[in-house]
Amino acid sequence: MLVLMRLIRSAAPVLVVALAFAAALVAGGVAFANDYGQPVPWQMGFQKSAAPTMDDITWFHDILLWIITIITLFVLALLLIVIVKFNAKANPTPSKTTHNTLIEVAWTVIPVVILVAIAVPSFRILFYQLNTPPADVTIKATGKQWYWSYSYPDAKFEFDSIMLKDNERKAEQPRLLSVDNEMVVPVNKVVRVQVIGADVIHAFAVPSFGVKIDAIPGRLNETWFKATREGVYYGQCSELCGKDHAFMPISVRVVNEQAYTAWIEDAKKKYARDDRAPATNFAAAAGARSQ
Ligand SMILES: [Cu+2]
Repeated sequence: MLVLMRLIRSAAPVLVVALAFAAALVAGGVAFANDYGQPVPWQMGFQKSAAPTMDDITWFHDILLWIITIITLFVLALLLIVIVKFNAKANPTPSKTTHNTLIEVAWTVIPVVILVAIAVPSFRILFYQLNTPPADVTIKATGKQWYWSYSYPDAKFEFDSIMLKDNERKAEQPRLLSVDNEMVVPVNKVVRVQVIGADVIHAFAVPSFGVKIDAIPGRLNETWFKATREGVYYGQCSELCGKDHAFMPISVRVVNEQAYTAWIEDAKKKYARDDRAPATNFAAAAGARSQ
């Protein structure tokens, strides 16, 4: 009993700090509750979902957290029982039991049942992510050192998307995430993203859409998302790709159908390819030379 009292007394300051920390997290969560598409100070957990895939991922993560917590607490309780009830002082003559068939079957079968129960939704979500439904819009994202290029093959244009420097940014544009030319997509439409690397391996990732796929030179990868909410959603290259890996953000603007059609018409003019233009990078120069 004395030991327990001493333990509680020594743990009190830790408890106070933990409570203050939890309060700060809750306050932070409330203050930034309306932010979508980007990380927020004091964020716990994932960025808010804006696509069905991410809804599934968030649900699966949350349910796994519950399962893990219950198992951990159960094992902790068993350990505490052993420490308290079966230490040398409390239990001087230990039992000689070595086997118990029922308990051995139980501790084999129950974990198997738990794992199978986890595997079922896990595979369902995996197949959902990997099967691209019939797409309304196709965009090809090319990872380059160190920026992304987006090509809209149906509208026949392509453009580069370069990170904005601090002196180029407007106040509301987040630092290290905003770009000069955003990828624009319509809301509630299936967007197929074909992803490739032009030089080294990059990775195309937008957390709010539950999308992350490698951009590999010589291999066309494919993923998809359906944004269910208008707004700007940010992601970053997620494969170490060189010195400016941290400075090639992905910025996706989700707009309504009319705004999207208008943007496509504008973009066709703005990004019209002029094959006579001087090459601006090595890849383009090499391409021009081989023609
Ligand atoms: Cu990269």
